[in-house]
Amino acid sequence: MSDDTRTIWSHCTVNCGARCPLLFHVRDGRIIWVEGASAHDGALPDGGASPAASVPQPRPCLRGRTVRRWIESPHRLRYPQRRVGARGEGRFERITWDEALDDISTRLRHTIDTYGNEAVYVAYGTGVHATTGRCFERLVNLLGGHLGRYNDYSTAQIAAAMPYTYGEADAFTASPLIEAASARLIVNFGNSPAETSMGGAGGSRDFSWVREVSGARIYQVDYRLTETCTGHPDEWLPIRPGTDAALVSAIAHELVVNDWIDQDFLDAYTIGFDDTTMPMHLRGQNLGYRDYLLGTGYDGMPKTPEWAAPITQIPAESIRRLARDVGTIRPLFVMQGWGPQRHSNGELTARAIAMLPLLTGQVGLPGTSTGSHEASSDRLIADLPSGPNPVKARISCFTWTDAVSRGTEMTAESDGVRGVDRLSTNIKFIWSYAGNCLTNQHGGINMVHDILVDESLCESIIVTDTVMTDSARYADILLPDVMRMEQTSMACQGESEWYQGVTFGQKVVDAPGECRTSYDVCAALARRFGLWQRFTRERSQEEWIAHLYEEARDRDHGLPSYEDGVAMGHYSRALPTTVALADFRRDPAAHPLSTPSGKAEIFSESLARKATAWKLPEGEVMSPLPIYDAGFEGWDRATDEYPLICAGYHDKARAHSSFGSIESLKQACPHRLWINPIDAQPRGIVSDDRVRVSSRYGTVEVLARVTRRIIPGTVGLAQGAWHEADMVGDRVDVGGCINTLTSLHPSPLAKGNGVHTNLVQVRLCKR
Ligand SMILES: Nc1nc2c(c(=O)[nH]1)N[C@H]1C(S)=C(S)[C@@H](COP(=O)(O)OP(=O)(O)OC[C@H]3O[C@@H](n4cnc5c(=O)[nH]c(N)nc54)[C@H](O)[C@@H]3O)O[C@H]1N2
Ligand SMILES: Nc1nc2c(c(=O)[nH]1)N[C@H]1C(S)=C(S)[C@@H](COP(=O)(O)OP(=O)(O)OC[C@H]3O[C@@H](n4cnc5c(=O)[nH]c(N)nc54)[C@H](O)[C@@H]3O)O[C@H]1N2
Ligand code: SF4
Ligand SMILES: [Mo]
Repeated sequence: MSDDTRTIWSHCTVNCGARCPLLFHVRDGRIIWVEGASAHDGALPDGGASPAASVPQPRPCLRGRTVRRWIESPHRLRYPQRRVGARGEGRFERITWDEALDDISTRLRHTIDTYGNEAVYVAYGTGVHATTGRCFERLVNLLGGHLGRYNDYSTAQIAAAMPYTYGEADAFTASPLIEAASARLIVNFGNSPAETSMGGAGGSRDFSWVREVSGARIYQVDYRLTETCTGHPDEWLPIRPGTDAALVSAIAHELVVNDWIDQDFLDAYTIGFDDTTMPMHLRGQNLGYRDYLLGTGYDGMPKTPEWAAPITQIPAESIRRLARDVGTIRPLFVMQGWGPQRHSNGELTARAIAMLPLLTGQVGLPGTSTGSHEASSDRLIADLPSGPNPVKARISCFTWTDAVSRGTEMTAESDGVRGVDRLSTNIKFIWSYAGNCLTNQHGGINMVHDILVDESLCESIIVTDTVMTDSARYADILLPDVMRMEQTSMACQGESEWYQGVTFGQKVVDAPGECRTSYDVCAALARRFGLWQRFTRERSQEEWIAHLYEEARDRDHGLPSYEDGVAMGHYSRALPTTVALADFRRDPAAHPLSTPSGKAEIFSESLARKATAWKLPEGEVMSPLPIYDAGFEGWDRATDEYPLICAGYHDKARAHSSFGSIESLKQACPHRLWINPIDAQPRGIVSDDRVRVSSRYGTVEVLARVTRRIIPGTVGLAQGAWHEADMVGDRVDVGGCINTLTSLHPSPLAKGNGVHTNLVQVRLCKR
């Protein structure tokens, strides 16, 4: 390597969860190549405390290593642009920054003056995870605030459901993956760290390590044979998507009839398994979980393996075998990914999976977890503060299209509006930063298109991105961002391996054209509103980063000085493993859960009350018990027209739509519809045929991958492919974006996206 090559640390910023540090080799102002942390152990001080994660080595995956192709992409946005022609057509003209900022501030002022601050919405967008990743909220809060949002597209159903079991404060409580190393049995529902936690900083490393050292028996319950269980295919228990709660019910039935439940634990730590722990006024009515299982409950149906087999497509003998293991092998570590809950019945599924550790008393002990998603570690550095939002109203993020088209009809009880009983205005102004959630990542793209092109509804859409995305096509003003490698940028570890880290990213190369950082853009807008001083506190972005770091260091004396950190590039420390709810287990009176009863609530009275009070459309189910229901548009609604399930998943080629245009990644991991030979054969489909997938909502064209790695009756399509359709023509999406097929119908309790639930037909395109 020649001497004039410099190495500079920055980080991968996308939302795959890992946030790997990247080491850039730069010569003559150009990136020569990109590597990760492992080659530079000197830069990685060993925290040393954990038996598992001795030296964290957050190594980038194939995507992060291709980021140069994104930075240097000919598709980079270089100048501010203004829409010409109809909204959504994707035609723009170049304008100056002054014109763009004047236009935006006029629109913002007009929106606030005419409709009030509740008409301003900051769209969901996860493309930038960094200390100064979200600046607009800070600005608009100084201007009187904006319509808030709760939920995310990742965890809506589990986040809404788990508080009813474990309490608000413990909703996400779980042990880290490495704790599973002490387990003898691991049951993993819809969770594929090898795909969703790739890279050295992702949990895939922890999971591989667990598999190597624990010697535990592992069951992977998934509709696909994922990368996480390839090589160990005996671990795979194929299941029809959306039916995990039926599997759990049947396992639970076997635990009860074989006396494998931990009755002492249930009596002391839980509510509602049977009458002895039911709230007094609800006893004697067969409302408990035991009655539900044995067929003495509300539906009179015993949840035997024979009952569950045709629902789950898992043979009764396999369910019995799994139930015996769950009932007899200790310690038992149960976890779930977020795939099972991203369905129309996801709230029920999420709570149901948590029943296995509860019934067996495998909670709060070494080698156990809570049945929730594995834990992620706390971040060391706080983000740029947004300040308080004076607007109280909040919507579930998945319902923003409703808030655009019929916001003033939305109430707490019909649409899950929070903070107010009813919205006072529709959304009139959308700010979308580092997100592709207007269309590509949202759902029901064809319906969203119709809502967005109607300028009488949402009057202003501002999009900031680095490349021309499908969402960006709907912008009125389109702003080009500086990528994180083109500016000073700090990031902490993500939902990663069990460790903590900070990357002190420095500017690697210059941004092209007139790209401008979001911090500078928002500061310039603040100046137009006379708020520059309050917005910036007279700090540059670099000064904010150093300031936020120093604040963290005041709390945490183990952190290196800022200067040392910058010299190191990346600081990380291993964490010792922990056991979720260990205190509760040891002394439930001294450490009660944050549920109304202080115990784990198998039957939730507050959920029962909500189920009665809320107005639910036909076919939506909310239940105080973690029962099985197929959900709306579930598999039991399949018709001759739409006979197959089309479930989604997150795949290796992209982080959502990010990296979706990188040619080498497309070649390495081609975007293909997984289809079982049993479904492919009668349709005359072989691998690499082009097929049409149609739902009630739209049609995509994509290549087929005929494989036994998917359960029959279900096809699988990775989310995040770039939508590519003639929206004034046939609207057939030849990019194969699954959200062309999905609906806008939110789930009952969370009002979240149930986008993994779809019914479709698949046909061969003419050869
Ligand atoms: N059908 C279906 N839909 C889904 C999902 C699913 O499983 N199925 N998953 C959902 C989930 S879990 C999530 S989190 C969402 C994610 O949805 P999004 O948050 O929209 O994620 P991305 O598609 O990665 O979009 C991130 C955007 O940020 C841009 N970006 C990257 N770096 C920068 C930068 O430095 N500056 C700026 N300004 N922009 C940048 C990228 O170009 C990209 O357009 O998708 C959801 N949508
Ligand atoms: N490579 C990559 N990694 C990512 C992302 C990405 O886009 N690409 N996105 C990141 C983000 S923001 C998030 S939120 C997470 C998402 O993480 P998850 O939500 O956990 O990911 P999914 O792939 O949607 O689902 C996990 C597994 O569940 C399976 N599955 C789907 N439905 C069901 C079901 O009903 N039952 C069962 N048993 N299994 C089911 C899928 O086949 C998949 O293997 O991933 C993160 N990591
Ligand atoms: S694992 Fe995630 S953060 Fe790490 S390089 Fe890959 S895409 Fe980037
Ligand atoms: Mo997500």
